[in-house]
Amino acid sequence: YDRTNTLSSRQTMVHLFEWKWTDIANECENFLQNYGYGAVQISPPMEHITINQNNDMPWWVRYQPVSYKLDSRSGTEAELQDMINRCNKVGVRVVVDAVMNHMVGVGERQGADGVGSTANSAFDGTDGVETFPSVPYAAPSFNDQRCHRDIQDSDYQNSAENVRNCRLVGLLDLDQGNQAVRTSLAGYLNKLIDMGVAGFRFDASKHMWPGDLMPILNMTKNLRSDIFGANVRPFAVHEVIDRGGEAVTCGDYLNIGRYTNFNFGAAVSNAAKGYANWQSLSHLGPGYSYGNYEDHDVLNFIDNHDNQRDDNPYVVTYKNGDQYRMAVAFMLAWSYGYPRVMSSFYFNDHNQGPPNNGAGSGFATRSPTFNPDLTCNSDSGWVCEHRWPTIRQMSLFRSVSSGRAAAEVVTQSNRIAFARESAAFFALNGQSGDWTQTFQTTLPPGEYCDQYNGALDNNQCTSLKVSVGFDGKAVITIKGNQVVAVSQASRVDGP
Ligand code: LM2
Ligand code: CA
Repeated sequence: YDRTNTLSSRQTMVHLFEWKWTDIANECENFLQNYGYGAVQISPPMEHITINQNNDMPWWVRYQPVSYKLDSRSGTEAELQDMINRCNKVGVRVVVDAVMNHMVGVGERQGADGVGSTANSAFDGTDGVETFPSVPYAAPSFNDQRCHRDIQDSDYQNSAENVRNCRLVGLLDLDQGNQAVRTSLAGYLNKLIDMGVAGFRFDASKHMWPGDLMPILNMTKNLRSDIFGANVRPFAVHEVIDRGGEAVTCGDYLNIGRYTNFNFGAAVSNAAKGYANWQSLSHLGPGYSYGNYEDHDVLNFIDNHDNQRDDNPYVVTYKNGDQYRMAVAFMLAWSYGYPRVMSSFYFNDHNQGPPNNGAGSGFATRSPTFNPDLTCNSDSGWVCEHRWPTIRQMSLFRSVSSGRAAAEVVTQSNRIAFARESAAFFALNGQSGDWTQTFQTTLPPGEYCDQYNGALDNNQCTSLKVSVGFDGKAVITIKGNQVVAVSQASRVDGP
């Protein structure tokens, strides 16, 4: 389940958090396919609750399932199918955020206090009632027998049982050991597989037993052979937040797909913020600090939709500007794991919903609009980190580096440079003064455009040009707190 199922020339996943299906379809065709993006992680597509909270609808309603009907704030089933078709047609795969741990918060009930559901399915999450007829689930589908309370802070250190069987922030906890529940969940996944998705990001896997997830995954079909070829299993990445010191570990999930490696983003963010030395990241990979397993085990990212909302994020986010740019660039250059780029909307309050047209429209999500330089117009409310010039160029860099080991690693205090064998070269200078040196780039002789502050455009460099000699060497100056990145994708007179 760890194979990414992306095209080999497309290596980066982007999380288009809270985007509408119609907008994602356009994005695959107009942008993602041209910038090396291999897959898009979408927000949960199943039916969810609707609420009005302070004249807004928070983003997190997407994590309170009501049924597996494919009607959500992002659009209808027909729109979802059209998006999957159009993205696959241009070689961009769809990864679905699957919420299998729970249903709505205890006490939520259709019709009570302005609470509704996106496909108008009835449901009653009253404690002990717990009915979701559109699935159907009823009280025995849930874990109340094993644990009838919320997970407490101390459980995280002491009790894997409680972390997996009790309620996560009051959300009604499904019993994935129950055969009927397994059948419903696998049915949901299989429906999406039939529609043409490439795999799943499993929400809250930390709160489900690996011994239950494995049989559910084994109940899934092979992916569509007309899109993926014969006998291809779905991609799976399990959301397991494990930064050490807890009863549940990411190591528990190694045989059932990848896990979300929160330790990677923490390490790179620390360097970007100046709390750690960039030099130390030359060992970032299997065995580097706690929780970094093999290349094929990890999905790496700098920030995600949860930790970017922390009061004091331990990772850098779009709000950190240049530090963020540097962190994401390093992730995409470095040869470890399957990288995922976060794409956000601007927010001040952590509950704030995506850009929308207000209560009168049922808080209908607005579409992004674009500037001539291809970035998103900030007036539309969307950050679109994946369209930032540096990040989109580094996604191209990643694509041509696929399968190439890091080589010719050079480090100095707070500086790191490396090649991706014959494909690319990256140098990061975390000091304030210039760094001038002759580097072995491993690239074929020629001229290459910097992709960090510029690009190859009309066969010319918009910023720095690097000349590589017949010996693969180049003299390069990297200014203080800057990066130079070149690759086969930025070669002047390239193929
Ligand atoms: C996740 N991964 O394991 C998601 O990445 C994360 O975004 C989800 O939490 C969480 N697990 C459950 O799917 C979010 C959000 C919570 C929110 C839940 C459910 O961070 O704040 O909880 O979704 O919508 C909300 C309220 C909370 C309330 C709960 C139940 O914020 O105060 O708890 O609903 O009614 C009483
Ligand atoms: Ca659970």
